Amino acid sequence: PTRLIAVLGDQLSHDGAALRAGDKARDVVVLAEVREEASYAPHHKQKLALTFAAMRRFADELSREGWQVRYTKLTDPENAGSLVGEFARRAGEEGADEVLTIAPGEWRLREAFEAAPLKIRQLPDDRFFCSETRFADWAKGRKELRMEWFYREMRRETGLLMEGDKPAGGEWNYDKENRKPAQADLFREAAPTFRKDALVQEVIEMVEAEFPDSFGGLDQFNWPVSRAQALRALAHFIAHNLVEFGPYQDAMLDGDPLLYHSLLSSSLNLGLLSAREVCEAAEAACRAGKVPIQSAEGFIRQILGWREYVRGVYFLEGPDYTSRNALAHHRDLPWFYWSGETDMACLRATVEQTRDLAYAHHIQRLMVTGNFALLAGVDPAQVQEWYLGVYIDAYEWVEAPNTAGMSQFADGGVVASKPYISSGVYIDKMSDYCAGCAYDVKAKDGDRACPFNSLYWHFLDRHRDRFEGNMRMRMIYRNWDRQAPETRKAKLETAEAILRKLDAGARV
Ligand code: FAD
Ligand code: DLZ
Ligand code: SF4
Repeated sequence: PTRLIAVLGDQLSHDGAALRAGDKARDVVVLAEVREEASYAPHHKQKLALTFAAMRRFADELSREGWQVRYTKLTDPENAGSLVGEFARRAGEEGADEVLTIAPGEWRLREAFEAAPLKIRQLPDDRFFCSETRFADWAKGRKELRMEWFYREMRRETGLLMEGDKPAGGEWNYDKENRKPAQADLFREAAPTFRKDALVQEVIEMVEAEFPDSFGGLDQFNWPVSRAQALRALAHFIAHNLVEFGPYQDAMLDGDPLLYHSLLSSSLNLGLLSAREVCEAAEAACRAGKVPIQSAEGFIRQILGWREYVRGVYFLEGPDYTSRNALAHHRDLPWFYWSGETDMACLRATVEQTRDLAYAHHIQRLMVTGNFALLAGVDPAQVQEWYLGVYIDAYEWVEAPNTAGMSQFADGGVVASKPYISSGVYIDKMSDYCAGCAYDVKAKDGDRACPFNSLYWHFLDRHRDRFEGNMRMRMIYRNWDRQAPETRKAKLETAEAILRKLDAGARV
């Protein structure tokens, strides 16, 4: 009998496990744009447009390869509205008795597929270097999980940037040579632009019509929607930006939202590019002497290390991971995360570029929006909802461990050994935001003091019981204790005043 091969919106890989297991002669491929997927998170308009455009393009490619494809558009009158509903409808039409698919990157859908009234076989997603079982084996018996150890094992296992059993260049990690603040560079190569053909144009119009109130603008939509475009983005990054990626990966510049970042996360997460080919391209450029080892290693670590590691953690920890709240934070997410209406220049710039581009790079996500939410004690579920919605690359398997774990410490230290917090000093060092800010980054208390400065101590003070025993935080508490009582009091009062303003919905 016929089987359905279901391809979800982030499974657009020609060599995905379900297509590999399929048979062009008897199986039918199903892709469906459905309301349920469009609304489980407050998706940015560009993310909706990218998903639908890439799905449509992929369906065309499969047809050309000789597959029987049944494609449901969002506005088709017979659309059942959910993935399971669409599978059931198509199974009825085709007389199919089984659905083959790649296991989704989210517990929500895995559970829905298991509970479905028809047989849905979920094949392991082998587009990653490290399978879920491999990760579980690695994690077994370890008191704590640390990315660096996992990463070294992955380097050995893949041979990427290895010379025999030694890391290329002698070091596993070159971060100490990185972390430079950036200067505006008028000669930096602009990002490649992708033509909006009729298909993309039509999807953009549909998103504007169907989701007029969703967050974000579509004017600057410029994401690869096909493998061919994604390959062009990869080639552009390797040729122009990888060279400086390492040194400037933590830098932030007002007026330069992209810097030397690759902008490849959406293509990777949709399946348009494989993690292996991206890492191999970076390695080849390094071996050819075109890029220095600290850039190639820093870049490969993000993909071979962090990306694989967070996915491993997400599936290891189980469906309750996203509801953890180790620090018992319950404040509502400030409205300016959506509106950008804040006097804090760093937050305003990050939110505005997020609105316009559906993109912010890692340090903006971690040390600006993430840092502020953590210091202010925002409910991590609301923080996760925001990150899952607003970024072009957001899927729960990668978003949740980064947000709940790395950024909000809501998992109590599974992903991060200590909270990623900083005062304004760090932002001032790594960016040029403070020069144009209404607040004074040098002031520690009072109305004009940078809010990060007082909230930082407020966070440490209110979570003292949990963190003062942490070896890596002892010096910080010693510093706090050495400050005069009046100084500490002034900082805590300043922080309290900011928190009161947040709670009252007043402008901060
Ligand atoms: P580059 O800086 O060029 O990095 C290269 C690649 O490395 C990325 O494309 C990405 O695939 C990978 N990578 C880098 N850092 C990470 C990381 N921490 N975890 C996983 N992969 C990584 N990334 C997502 O793909 N989806 C998300 O939903 C997401 N949410 C995040 C939420 C928070 C709070 C934080 C702090 C980080 C989040 N990240 C997420 C990780 C990271 O910020 C993005 O992958 C990166 O900014 C994407 O831009 P880029 O492609 O230009 O990355
Ligand atoms: C993100 C997304 C959106 C917006 N829409 C669809 C859709 O209509 N149909 C579909 O198959 N997939 C969509 N996706 C991607 C899924 O949400 C994604 O597969 C799951 O979150 C698992 O990672
Ligand atoms: Fe951000 Fe503080 Fe600098 Fe203003 S002064 S840009 S709030 S770090």
